[in-house]
Amino acid sequence: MSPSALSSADINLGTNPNDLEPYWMPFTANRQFKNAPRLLVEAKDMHYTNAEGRKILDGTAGLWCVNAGHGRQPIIEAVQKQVATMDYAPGFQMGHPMSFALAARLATMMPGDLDHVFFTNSGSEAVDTALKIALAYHHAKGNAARRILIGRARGYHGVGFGGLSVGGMAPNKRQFGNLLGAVDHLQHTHSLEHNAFSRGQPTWGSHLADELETLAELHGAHSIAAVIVEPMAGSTGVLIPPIGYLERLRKICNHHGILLIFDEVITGFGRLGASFACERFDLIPDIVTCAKGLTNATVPMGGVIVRKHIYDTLINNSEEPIELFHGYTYSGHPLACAAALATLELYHTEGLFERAAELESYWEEGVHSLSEAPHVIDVRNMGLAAGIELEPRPDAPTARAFEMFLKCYDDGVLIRTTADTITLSPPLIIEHSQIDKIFSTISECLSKVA
Ligand code: PXG
Repeated sequence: MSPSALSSADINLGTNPNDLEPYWMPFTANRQFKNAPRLLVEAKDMHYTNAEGRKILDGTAGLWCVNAGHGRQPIIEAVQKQVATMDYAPGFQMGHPMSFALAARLATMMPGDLDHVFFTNSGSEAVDTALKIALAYHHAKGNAARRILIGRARGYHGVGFGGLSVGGMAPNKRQFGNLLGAVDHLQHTHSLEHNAFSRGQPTWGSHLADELETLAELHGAHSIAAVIVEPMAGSTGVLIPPIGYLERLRKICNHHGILLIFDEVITGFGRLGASFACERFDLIPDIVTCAKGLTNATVPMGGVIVRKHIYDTLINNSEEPIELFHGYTYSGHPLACAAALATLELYHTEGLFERAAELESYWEEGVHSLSEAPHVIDVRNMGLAAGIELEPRPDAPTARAFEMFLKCYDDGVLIRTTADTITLSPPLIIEHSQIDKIFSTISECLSKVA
């Protein structure tokens, strides 16, 4: 370590962020950040406190994950108690009661017979696990030729090789040539021409699901294992599914025996005013991935929830004692399970999913109050999520949105940006006055950026 390395006192105070070099930051402009760092040191309810002691209103629930707000006492206590009782238990050929209890609890939150759960440590692992389960399911049924995986343009499914391959965000793939081969993509559903300034679900675009028929014809329906989509695409800028689109995908998948995977890493746990998007849309996918809000982001955890027939097929048709050769050292980690059980209880006792549903119209008014603001070319919303798309500067795409991010941060509001879209996803405990503050701050900052 260099002599200028931080002492623990410095870190606690957050006053001397000198030696930032060794840490390789994820999805971050490292050089830029280390020249002008933004360090958060505390969080409670709707606010962060930064290293300079300023309060920042959290308009993004961290990274779409702190759905019950920060520093919630029941979750803190559950994790503290668990770490003192049993820090870790092996999950292979051994168990501990809480992972079973958590799976059972999650199953009760899911529609239909989505009733078996495999635990992972992140959304990326959940996605790769879901894709592997889909392939293993067809293999177990004697249909190993079904191996093509279909994603969608502008989809984000994490950063594992599986999720990257089915994902549709070009910059995420560019540096990593060797992706899965048997993959194809549907086109995305975003259209400024047809759907700009829609409130909730846009009316145009359900026919885009029919492209799955085209791909089934092209590859042969019997060679396609699964289709994976985010019911509402989050990271790519909040793309709301057109009315009827997801229903059409479900129908085509049924027709061809293709598994439908909803990646609900963002839409799970109340973001759309229901437990999961599949509940809101009244659809039953074959497999659902989740992460983020599962533990209110206190301890990393993801999950894959599958329908009964998938679990039964894999378990009953296996010739091996171990039915699925897959798992992680930390699958069902006791601390994560304790955090998740306390989190789900908190969502329930505080009625936070219902609260999100109740806030949706107030939120929608706030989002659409920006429709006439400078640079805005689209605003879109659903549940407690919103995308505000800005006109890119011709010579510098993404720069205007990033400037907005910096300005809002200086003015005490945390937003996210992806390319030239501002994305918002506050904790579900947000108050009206805080919704007002987010939109008035964005409005003021929009009038200041060139
Ligand atoms: N699927 C979806 C739909 C996601 O949104 C992942 C998988 C991967 O999860 P992990 O836990 O491996 O990161 C995600 C993650 C953003 C942002 O600002 C979004 C995510 C992560 C970080 C930032 O939009 N989504």
